Amino acid sequence: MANLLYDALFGCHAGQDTPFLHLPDGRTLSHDAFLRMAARYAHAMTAEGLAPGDRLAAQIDKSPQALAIYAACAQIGVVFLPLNTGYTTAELDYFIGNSGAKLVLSSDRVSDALAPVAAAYGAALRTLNADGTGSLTDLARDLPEVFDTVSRAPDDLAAFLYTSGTTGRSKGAMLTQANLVSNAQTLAECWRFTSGDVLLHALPIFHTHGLFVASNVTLVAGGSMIFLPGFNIDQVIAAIPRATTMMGVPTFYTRLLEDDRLTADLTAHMRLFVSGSAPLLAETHEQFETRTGHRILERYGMTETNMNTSNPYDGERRGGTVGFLLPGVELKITDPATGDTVETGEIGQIEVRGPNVFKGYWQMPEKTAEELRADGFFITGDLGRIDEDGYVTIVGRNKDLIISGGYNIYPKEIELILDDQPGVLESAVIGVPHPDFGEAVVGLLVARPGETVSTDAIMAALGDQLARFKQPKRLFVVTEFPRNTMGKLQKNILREQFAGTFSPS
Ligand code: MCA
Ligand code: AMP
Repeated sequence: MANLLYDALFGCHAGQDTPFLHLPDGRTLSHDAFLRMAARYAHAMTAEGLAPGDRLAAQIDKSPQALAIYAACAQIGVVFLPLNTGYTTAELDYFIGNSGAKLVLSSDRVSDALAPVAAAYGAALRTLNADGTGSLTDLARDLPEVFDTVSRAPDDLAAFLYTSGTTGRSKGAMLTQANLVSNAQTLAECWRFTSGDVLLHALPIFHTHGLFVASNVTLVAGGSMIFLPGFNIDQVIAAIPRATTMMGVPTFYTRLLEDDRLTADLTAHMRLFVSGSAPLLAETHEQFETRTGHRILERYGMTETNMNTSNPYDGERRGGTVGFLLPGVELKITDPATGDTVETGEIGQIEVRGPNVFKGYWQMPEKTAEELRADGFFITGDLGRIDEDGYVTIVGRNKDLIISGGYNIYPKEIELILDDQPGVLESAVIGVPHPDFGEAVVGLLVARPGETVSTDAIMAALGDQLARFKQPKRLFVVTEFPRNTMGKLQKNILREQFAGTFSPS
């Protein structure tokens, strides 16, 4: 009887009274206490009728209990589907319906709004709040603290993570147990994680970075985490002297650099800072080293692949690059038109293959076939090159994607909604430089002839339909869009025109 994910991340710590989660209120939860809590949830979820292979959709705030739901899913063989807490009911409707989730978990705050959605798809609805209370916790409270782990094959699904697409329709990336475990073990080894490590965890746990990189790496190594609800600069600064490592999106590092309390003394106890999810400016890399003496280690990954490349632990961490291929990962740079590998140093699309690469998109065989080649190479949509020393540099994207504060936003999804607004003839959504989020969303609108467009009314209308982080920070009405001779909208020209929108004047 084996269950790779549960055994490698959780089961291996059974009975260990070692620290696992350091909480903001000063309490520390041991590995063993965490596992006993997870077992109670595993019983509660089984009592709710969940069986191996079923999906559990969870839009829950970050807490030890939320992480225990992930462990419980692994233990009972249920596919975990974590959802951004910013998603609106309209967005959740799609994820719940598409995934066929049997159980939906939300906070009490939104459960009334979500109840009709869950009911429409025949899913049960239970709650779990940021403080660990809720109807699922009530159900779990008196249940046994030991659960017989369900046997699973390494190729069985562990999680679905929805990633938006260039068509505006989100796709459920199916990740197997082996995908997650192989990557976590590789990263723990490359980044030298041990049971003595204390990771400063300020990322959300509904995306790859905070869950499958930060948490999984700590779990396979048997270390502990200072588990903060989010990125609050005062909490982070206060926690740094107790930590040995931190993982973050570039916004974490630019926000730290803006704070005078970030010094070499403050970070003297740290051994590693990792950045990913969005490009880290070479300038941020240099400023961070000047201020603290630490060279940030940048790595590159995707929801569909987990991590693919990393700068070295020893050796030169080259700013502006995402480092070398991780052991076991193959990467080639190809010509987007022909699929042929280009010469070393030339720019092309990045394709990857390895034990980390997902199984495909849930119930979307055509989409899967478009992006995942029959030989196992996944076409990432990123453009890059490899230099003679083996460093990979990402130079751009072959997909229309905005990355804002580490969150991916696909313009098409927003354009479809903007196009439907009163008076709008057509819309274009672009990403422009932003001092805090790296890129920010700007929406451009062309009015129907003779009609006027109210940007205020449109902003208000977006509130119900789009998570806050996806909503344009600014909307502008323009007379027409630049087009090439084929009539294709030229977003590059719009990006240039609006590049200064958020520059400090
Ligand atoms: C918050 N807002 C945002 C964002 N976050 N707007 C655009 N982009 C964002 N990322 C909105 C808020 O709703 C608010 O709107 C206003 O911006 C200011 O919010 P603020 O309080 O400053 O934000 P925050 O709560 O401090 O959050 C910023 C953050 C957060 C800490 C950078 O976005 C974050 O934790 N990002 C990490 C995302 C992540 O984990 N990505 C990994 C994906 P208003 O005031 O108007 O209401 S995994 C991935 O990409 C791959 C696999 C990989 O390689 O890792
Ligand atoms: P996601 O769809 O959330 O998994 O985001 C994956 C995308 O984030 C990749 O395809 C890249 O475009 C981008 N990304 C992740 N890490 C980096 C990085 N270190 N530098 C530049 N882009 C990155």
